[in-house]
Amino acid sequence: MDCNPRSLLFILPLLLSCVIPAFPVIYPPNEVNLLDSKASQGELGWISYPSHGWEEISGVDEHYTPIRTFQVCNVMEYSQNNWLRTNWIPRQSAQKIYVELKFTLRDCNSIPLVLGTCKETFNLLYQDTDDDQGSHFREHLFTKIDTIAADESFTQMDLGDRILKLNTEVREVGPMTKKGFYLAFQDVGACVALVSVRVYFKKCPYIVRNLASFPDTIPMDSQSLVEVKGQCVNHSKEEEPPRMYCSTEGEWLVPIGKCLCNPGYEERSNTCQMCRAGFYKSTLGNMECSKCPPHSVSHHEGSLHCGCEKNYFRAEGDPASMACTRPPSAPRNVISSINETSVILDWSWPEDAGGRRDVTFTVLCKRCRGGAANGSNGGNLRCEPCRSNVHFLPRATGLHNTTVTVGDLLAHTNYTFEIEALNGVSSLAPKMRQYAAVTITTNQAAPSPVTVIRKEKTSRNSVSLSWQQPERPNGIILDYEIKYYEKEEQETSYTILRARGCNVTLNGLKPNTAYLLQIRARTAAGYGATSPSFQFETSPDSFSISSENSQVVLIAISSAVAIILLTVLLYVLIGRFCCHSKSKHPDEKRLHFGNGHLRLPGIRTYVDPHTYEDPSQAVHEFAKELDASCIAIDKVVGAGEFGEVCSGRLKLPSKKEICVAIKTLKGGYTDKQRRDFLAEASIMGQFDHPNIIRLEGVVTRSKPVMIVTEYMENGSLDSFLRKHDAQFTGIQLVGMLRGIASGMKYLSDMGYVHRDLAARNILVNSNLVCKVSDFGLSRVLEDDPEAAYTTRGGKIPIRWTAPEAIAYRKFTSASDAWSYGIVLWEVMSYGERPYWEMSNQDVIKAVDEGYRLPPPMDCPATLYQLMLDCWQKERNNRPKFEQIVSILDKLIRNPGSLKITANTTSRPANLLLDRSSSEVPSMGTLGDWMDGMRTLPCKEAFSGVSYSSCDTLAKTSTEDLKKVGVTIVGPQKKIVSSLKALDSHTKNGPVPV
Ligand code: ACK
Repeated sequence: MDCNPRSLLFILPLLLSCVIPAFPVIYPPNEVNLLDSKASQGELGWISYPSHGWEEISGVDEHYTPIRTFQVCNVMEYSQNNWLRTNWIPRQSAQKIYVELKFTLRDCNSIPLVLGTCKETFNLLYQDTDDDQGSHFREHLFTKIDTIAADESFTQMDLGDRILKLNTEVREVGPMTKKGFYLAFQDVGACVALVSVRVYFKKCPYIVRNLASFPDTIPMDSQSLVEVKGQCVNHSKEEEPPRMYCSTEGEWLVPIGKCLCNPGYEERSNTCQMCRAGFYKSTLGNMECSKCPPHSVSHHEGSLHCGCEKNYFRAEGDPASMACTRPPSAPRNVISSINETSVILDWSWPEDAGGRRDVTFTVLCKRCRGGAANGSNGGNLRCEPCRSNVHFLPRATGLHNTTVTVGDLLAHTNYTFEIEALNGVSSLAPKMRQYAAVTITTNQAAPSPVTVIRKEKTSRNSVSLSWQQPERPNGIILDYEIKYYEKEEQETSYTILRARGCNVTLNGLKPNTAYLLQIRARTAAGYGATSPSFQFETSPDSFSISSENSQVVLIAISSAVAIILLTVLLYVLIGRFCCHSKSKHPDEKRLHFGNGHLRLPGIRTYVDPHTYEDPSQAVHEFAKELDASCIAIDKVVGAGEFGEVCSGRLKLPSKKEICVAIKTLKGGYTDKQRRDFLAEASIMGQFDHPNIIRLEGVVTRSKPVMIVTEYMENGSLDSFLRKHDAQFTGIQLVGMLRGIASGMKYLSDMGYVHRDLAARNILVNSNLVCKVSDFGLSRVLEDDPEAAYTTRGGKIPIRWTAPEAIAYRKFTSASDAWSYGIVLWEVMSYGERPYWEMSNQDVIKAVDEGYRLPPPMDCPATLYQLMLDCWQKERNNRPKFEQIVSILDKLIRNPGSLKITANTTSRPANLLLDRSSSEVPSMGTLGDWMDGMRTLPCKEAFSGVSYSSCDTLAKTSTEDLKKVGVTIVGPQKKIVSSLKALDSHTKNGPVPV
């Protein structure tokens, strides 16, 4: 055994490679070394006192890198006091320093014969000085830091096994106040090898946090934190001043505030970098740069926004993130519906809104002269802006809806309306703006109502009245219609007179009776609105006029006698004259109203051509004879009862060529057939209204005999609607219905009863204007394939005809109103056949029992109500056409009201409704529903099917319905959908049958 303790340590350098890392050690970034013994390549040059105490030993590690160690092992001798002092270590700015010691220590127990003298600790001390004192060493100037003991000491056996038990101890020293210091290691009799000494202090290292840089910061010695202000990195700005705290442990704590990258820059690895080409960033912030929105580009780095591609724009206020947009394309499908001097314009949304949602419409009105109008775009029109009093409803600019009503236009004037769709960028691209134009010609405006009526004279049986001409006559007033009735009788019986001037005397009145009177003026455009009711009373029996002045009474009586005598004389004379003349002038005819009252002589009321003995006289009175050479027939478009219907062109001298429809009378006709054929022209020729088919003339002097009318591009309404199922807006449908009602109002004002009003007898032009056609008397019905013989003889289109007209041929304007209700139903159901395939007999029976057609799918409630009103059994309760026009006008002015639909989902859409019950029958039970089935063609069919719950019914398919005899497709579909609706209505449980 080797008893020299010093030799126990010799082995140490050989083992160092085991304990000292082979590669340079990387210290934590927040530790700054002031001394590292391992880093020293040469002698450390520390002072050892006394000189035989601590001994510097050189060794190499496994890389042959030299390292320096100190060791002492004077364990055999008493009173050891061996000092080892480092060189002077400048403190730099450290306040608190750390000393890390790595050492090995021999276990005293493992050394024989050293008991009592051997120690297992050594002391660590320091001296704070401002300068290097060289080799001058004084023990008492050192302050002890700590006694260092080994956690693990090694024994002889460890050495044999080459196990080295290296201890690491770290001690803090501070606050240091002088410029530098020495460290010293005092050995008092231990066997220790100091393998390495590292002296360091801690700092908070440079860092970039929240885009702010924080410099290296030396912590305070005390517990307090150092507050450090950050500096925003390049291309960024402070959002809130950035700050952090440096802890004594050299850690950054509590970041506050931050910096944000400038516009055009984005955050990338703690820096603000320019946006790449094709990207942009318009705001301050740490979001990424965004890709250029559609139709925009950025060619350079660091773009704040992307520029628009050619022909694309950005409106003021458009965010940079929004795509560049362009003006919208022109509105489409402009439809004009002319009513006297106003026009409803309706159009479709532009195909391309330019990529924006802020599309509005502007309507520009121009008054045009020259060229053609009425739907065509006219040739050489010279246009000027419309007068400022033309008014637009709701307005001319900034329209959000696709319809506008233009009123107060001049009568018989050409106007062009330019409808432009605008959006937020239209003003930036004036050259790209597009508009749709429509040119129209207004009709004559009806006169405004008479507002001032005066009573001039009153007697027992008569009254003289005068009035002021309407404020706006809108043409030459042809005459006034004076309607009066006893106040108590409430219009159930009334009398109508016509007067050319502004006064009238009403005779034959009851004494001491109150009367109500209304006046309306008539021009070529038709009647104006009626005046408000004016009340007057006749004198009592005992009363005579102007009792104060008997002279006046006398004059009055003698004048009256004279007038009576004169009247009698005239009457006799006229009576004689009339007896001699079989043909009567229309103005001289007396016409019956529907309610049996006499229509007194008037101007241009409808005249029945059959009252003419010679029908050709009637036709030439009302229709222009055309020269056949002016007519070119293009093609056959249909077949009428008397011959083919063709389309062609009419070119009259010094007039523009126009498209016409030509009805021909086929060869081999009888006299009666010719008469009946031309009767239609005689009737049509009396009418002049935008919603009545216009007669251009007749050809009677050569063959074939022809009736030439205006050409209606879209043909008859029923087939037109079927062709365009569900393609129109509510307002367009109401516009068509309004036209038909307006035409019918004109006919009823003329005293003409149509008798065969049905969608198939309405024609539609290219502007969607509907015109009533197919005029005649008994012939009309002969001609109509829908007409059926009734029990009383005569053919009647049962489904369209009012019950009283079917039952006892009571055809009136009120029965026309019934038919109008059916047309309304046909329009709203896009040409569906009324009552589907029910037989005529079933229809008559069902209607008689009070059942009515149900609302068509999606039918606005107001329109369905109007239908029901037209189908009132009591004909006097049906609306007059004037009222129908006004109801539809209101709907057009307030299109929102069309959105409320008559609810069809809560009941079967194919069933007739019982008018005597509530408006909308409830569908509470399956039994109710089955009751409702009774007027269907399949009414008995269901009795053969067993059904126990809604569930089974809801699963009914069209195939099932076919099996039970419902073979018609319309009802099939509707029954199936109704059963489904019923199912959802009652799906909370089985329904009693
Ligand atoms: O539905 P449509 O094409 O329109 O078929 C019928 C056919 O003739 C037999 O009446 C068409 N028709 C009748 N009058 C005119 C007209 N004035 N303009 C265009 N088509 C017409 C109708």
